[in-house]
Amino acid sequence: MRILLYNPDNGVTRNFMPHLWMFLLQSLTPPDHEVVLIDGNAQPMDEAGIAQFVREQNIGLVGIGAMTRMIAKAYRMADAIRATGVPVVMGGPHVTEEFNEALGRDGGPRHADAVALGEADETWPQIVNDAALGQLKEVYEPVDAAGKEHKPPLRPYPVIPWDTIDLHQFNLVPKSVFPLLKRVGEGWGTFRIIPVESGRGCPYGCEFCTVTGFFGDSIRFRTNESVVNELLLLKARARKEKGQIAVFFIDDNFAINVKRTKSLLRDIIAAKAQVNWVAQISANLLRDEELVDLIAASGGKWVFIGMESIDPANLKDVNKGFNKPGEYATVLERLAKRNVYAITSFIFGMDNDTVGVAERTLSQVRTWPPGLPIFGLLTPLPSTPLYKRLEAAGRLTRRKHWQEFIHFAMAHTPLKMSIAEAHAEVNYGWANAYSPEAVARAVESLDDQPLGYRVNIFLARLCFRGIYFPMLGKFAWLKVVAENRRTILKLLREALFGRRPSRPKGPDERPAEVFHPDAQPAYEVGTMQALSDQATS
Ligand code: B12
Ligand code: SF4
Repeated sequence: MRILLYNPDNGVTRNFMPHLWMFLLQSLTPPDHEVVLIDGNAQPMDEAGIAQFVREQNIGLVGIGAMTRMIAKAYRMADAIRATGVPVVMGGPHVTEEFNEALGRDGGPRHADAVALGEADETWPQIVNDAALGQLKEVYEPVDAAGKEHKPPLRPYPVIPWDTIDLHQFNLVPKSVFPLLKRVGEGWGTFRIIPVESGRGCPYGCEFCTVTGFFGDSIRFRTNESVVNELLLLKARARKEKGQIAVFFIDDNFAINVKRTKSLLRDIIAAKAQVNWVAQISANLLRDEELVDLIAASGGKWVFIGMESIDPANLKDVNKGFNKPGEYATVLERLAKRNVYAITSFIFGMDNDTVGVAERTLSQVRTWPPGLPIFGLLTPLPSTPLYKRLEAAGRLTRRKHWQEFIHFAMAHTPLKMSIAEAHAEVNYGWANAYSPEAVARAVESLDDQPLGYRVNIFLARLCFRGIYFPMLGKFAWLKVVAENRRTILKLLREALFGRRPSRPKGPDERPAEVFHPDAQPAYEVGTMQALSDQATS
């Protein structure tokens, strides 16, 4: 049987990285079936397109996975596929919580023939076998013989054949600029960010988060050896292709067990398996100097930190009181000292937020070492404690907000400002941190560095913006290109005609040492430089 695994885009924004679940389930598929992957972020498709694909490619089963914000598109695509007579099984965090919706048991239309609840590592082979026999059940649940929920131990962990998998659709370098970027540094004909997990689960239970409910508070880790071997495979592929690869350790809290993380990082270093990597680690776990030393030595370049708010009252409200805003600066400086920088994530629209929260947050961000700040709105995802609290208090304004995905739109009213004011705050945050001027200055601050480093920071900034802002359609991309045309032309000129001898800079012209929205200092870019340095080493 030919199986299609499909992850939709949300029709508005774009993820820069393929989704791990597809590769994982592909590796766990019984050997007598063939699996085709389509990630809508890389290959946008509409309903007619997917129906045609399924017919022409003789697909016998389609698996669709989606986050809540992609679910409306996922359902539309599922409907189109089912209309061709091909069965659809859906899985992932949203349908796990809302399986009655997917199966049409809540009075709405049915979108899926079957749903896989929770982690599907062990149920997927069964689903495939049942589908091949035409005997799909409606619900697959990972339970043991006694009917008790069973979490995959991740030992053993399947080998994902990164050396042979077709990764064509996941190259972040647009075809049109291949020839140009091949001339840069060691070659940037390909650049891929690959998701790797080293463990699952987080016990912290932040109120807005799906993870503790979905993966459970029992933390499970792969063996160090299995993670190291996966990195070695990826590294070999990048070397063979003369391209670049970076890894995103998608664990929710990569250092949740500091002792284990240190041991993994030591093994990575010992095996020379370093690639440039990004991981999510909560600020409280970054107090450990030795851990931060090992992060830097093992290839860590960026750490994603869910700071959420600079207001302790907000943090307490969402059960994230373990975040201490007073120590954010120290943590970031500890990282920056080792050339590791942070993607600092903030949520606006919390109950203690008032108008001006974005500027108050930015004014702190400006005093910190540089990084990539990101901004979102507090969103009640299905079945989270936040959803339940707001529902019980009658505060939800759009109970099933996912059925009509609206980009950057709240589904409840915060206590101390209006929804419109919260929207304005999030826009202010992005506009100030990612304006074409801010991007240009980030690139300019690298004037002393080779072109590759500047291309690198430029692309990182655009990709980042693209995860959260509309950049899927050609028009949206053209708009971004037009806005950043001066920077693009400057980079192109240098790629084609070489570098103009630069006159020595006066002290006033040097990039600022302190981050503010309109000035990106050189040492931020040093990180990106290191990112490109090590990718194929
Ligand atoms: C990596 C990641 C991202 C990446 C992008 C996704 C990617 N390309 O991988 C980035 C950083 C860009 C990102 C962004 C966001 N993310 Co995110 N992300 C994750 C993260 C940390 C890991 C995902 C992962 O690979 N997990 C490991 C795999 C193995 O697990 P899995 O995907 O759940 O798959 C298993 C099962 O669900 C099931 N399954 C999944 N799909 C399917 C399909 C079929 C057919 C079957 C049978 C089974 C099945 O089988 C798999 C194996 O067991 C998760 C948290 C987590 N630990 O999962 C959050 C998570 C998915 N993200 C989440 C959110 C909310 C977001 C943002 C909206 C955050 C924000 N406020 O800005 C943005 C949205 C971006 C966008 N443009 O849409 C939520 C989603 C909750 C929900 N109900 O939708 C999660 C769960 C985290 C959370 N805090 O709750 N994210
Ligand atoms: S620390 Fe991160 S992964 Fe863990 S519950 Fe909180 S937000 Fe979720």
